[in-house]
Amino acid sequence: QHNPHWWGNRNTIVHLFEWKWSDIAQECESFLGPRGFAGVQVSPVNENIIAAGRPWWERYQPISYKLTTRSGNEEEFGDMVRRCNDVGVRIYVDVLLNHMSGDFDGVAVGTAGTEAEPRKKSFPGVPYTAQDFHPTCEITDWNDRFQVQQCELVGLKDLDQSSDWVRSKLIEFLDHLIELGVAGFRVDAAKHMASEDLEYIYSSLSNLNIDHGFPHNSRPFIFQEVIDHGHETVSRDEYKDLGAVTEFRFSEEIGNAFRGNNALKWLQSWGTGWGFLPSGQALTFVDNHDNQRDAGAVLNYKSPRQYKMATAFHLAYPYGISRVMSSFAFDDHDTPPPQDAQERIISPEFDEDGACVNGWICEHRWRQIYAMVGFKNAVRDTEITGWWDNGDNQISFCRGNKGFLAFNNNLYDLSQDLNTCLPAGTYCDVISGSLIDGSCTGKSVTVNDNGYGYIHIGSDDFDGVLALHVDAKV
Ligand code: QV4
Repeated sequence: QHNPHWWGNRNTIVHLFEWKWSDIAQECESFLGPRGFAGVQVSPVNENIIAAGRPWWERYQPISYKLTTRSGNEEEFGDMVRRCNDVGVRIYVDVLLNHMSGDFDGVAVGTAGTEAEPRKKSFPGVPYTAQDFHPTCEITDWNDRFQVQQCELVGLKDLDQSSDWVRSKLIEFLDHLIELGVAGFRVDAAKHMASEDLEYIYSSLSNLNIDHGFPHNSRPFIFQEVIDHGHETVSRDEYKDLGAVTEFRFSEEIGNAFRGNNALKWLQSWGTGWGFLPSGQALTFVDNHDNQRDAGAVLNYKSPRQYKMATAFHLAYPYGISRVMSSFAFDDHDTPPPQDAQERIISPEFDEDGACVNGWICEHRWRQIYAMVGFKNAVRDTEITGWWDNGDNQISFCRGNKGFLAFNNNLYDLSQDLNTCLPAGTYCDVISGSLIDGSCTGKSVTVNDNGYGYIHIGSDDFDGVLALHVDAKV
C-alpha cells in the first residue's frame, strides 16, 4: 500500500497542520490545485479530549470515532474531501490506532460532546472498556519491544490491536473515511503497535471509493510514523513492506547539511547511499509537526534561508515520497493553533502576495517553496545528471534536460558558467521571481547551444538557491 494515488504529474503532499476543513477545501480550489500540489495530510479527524489552553496535541488523545473536532464536523469533512478530489488534490488522514486519551480527572467530555472516563479505560462512545487495552505500564526502556508496543506512550491508554473487537472498530473507522473519499492514512505511533496487527488491519480495509475518481481496486495509501535513528530494537524494516515509513534520518541529515555541519558536496550520494529506505518506501520531509518543536539539527520556518534551501533540495532530488510542512507560529511545545477568544480555530488570512498573516506560517505559500513543487512536477521521470560541486558548499545538478538547480552555502559568491543541460534559451529563476507575462520578475539565465549558462548566487543574496525548468522558459 505504497501508492499515494497522485493525480496527473503531481508529486508533493502538504501537511496543513490544524487547519479547518472548510479552509482546506477553499485552499484546494484556490491555491493547491492551481499550483500542482498532489495531496494534503490533515490533522486527526475523530473526537478528542479538550485540554486546558487547547494545545494542538489534544487531538492525539481520542475519545471516540465521531468525526467532530475543532477542524469541523463530518459534513464539512466530506465536503472538503469531495472538493479537493475534484481539483486533483488527495486527502490523507492522520489516524490514531495505537491509543485513546490519557488520564483525565473525572469525566472527560470530548469535542463531539461524548463522555469518557479515561482513568477507568472507559470510552462508551466507541465503546471500549478496560479489556480492550493492554495493562498499564510505563515505557522506560525504548529498546524493550514489550514496553514500546504494550506499555503506554506518555500515559496514553494503549489499545490491544490483537483483539477482534478493537480490530473491528479500527477497520470500521478507517473504512468510513475511505467511503468519504480519502486516499490514505498517516498511521500515528506505528512503532508502538505490532506489525502483524497492522498488517491485518491494512489488508482488511476497503478499496478506495471509485465515486471519488479512484480506479477500481485501488488500495489505501499508508504511511507509518516510525522513528528509527538506526539503532532501534523496533525498526523501520518491520513496517516498510506494509506501507511507506517516515524517514526521520532524511530530516536530520538534510538539516545537518544545510546548517553547514556537513558539506553539500556529499549530497551527491543522497538517498539509499545515506542508509535511507528505498525511495518508494520513504516518506520524506525537512521537518514534521513534532521535530520542528525540538531543538537540534532539524530546520524549521524560524531559519527561513536555510529552510528554503533544504526544501529546494528535498523537492529537486528524486528520492522519496515528499511532504512539506505548513505550520502555525509557535513559541513552545504547547502553543495552540491561532484561535479566537472562544477557542475556535481561526481561518488563515492572506496579504496581497498571498502570504499568511494572522499566526499561520503557510510555508507552502512561500514562493520559493511552491515554485519547487512546480519544479518537481515539471521534471518528473528524469534522472540526476551533470552533478557539479566546488569541493565544498556550492553544488549544481540537472534533472535530465528539463530542470537545473544550483546552491551556494559558502560565505563567498558562486559565479561561473555551469552546464544546465537545458535547451538553448532564456529561463527564469523560479526562486528569486516568476515568469509573468513573458518576462522574469527575478533573475534570469541565458543558456547557450551547449547547455551552459552563467550562474550567479551571491553569498548575501536573499536566497542561496537558483532553479530553472522548462515550464519557466521565456
Ligand atoms: C504526561 C507525562 C507522562 C505521563 C502522562 C500521564 O509527560 O510522562 O505518563 O502525563 O499522566 C501530552 C503531553 C504529555 C502528557 C500526555 C498525556 O505533552 O506531557 O504526558 O499528553 O497526558 C503528541 C505530543 C505529546 C502529547 C501527545 C498526546 O507530542 O506531547 O502528550 O500528543 O496529547 C515518540 C513516539 C512517536 C510520537 C513521539 C512524540 O515513538 O510515535 O514520541 N509521535 C506521535 C505524534 C505526536 C503525538 C503522538 C505520537 C501521540 O507525532 O504528535 O504526541 O499520539 O517518539
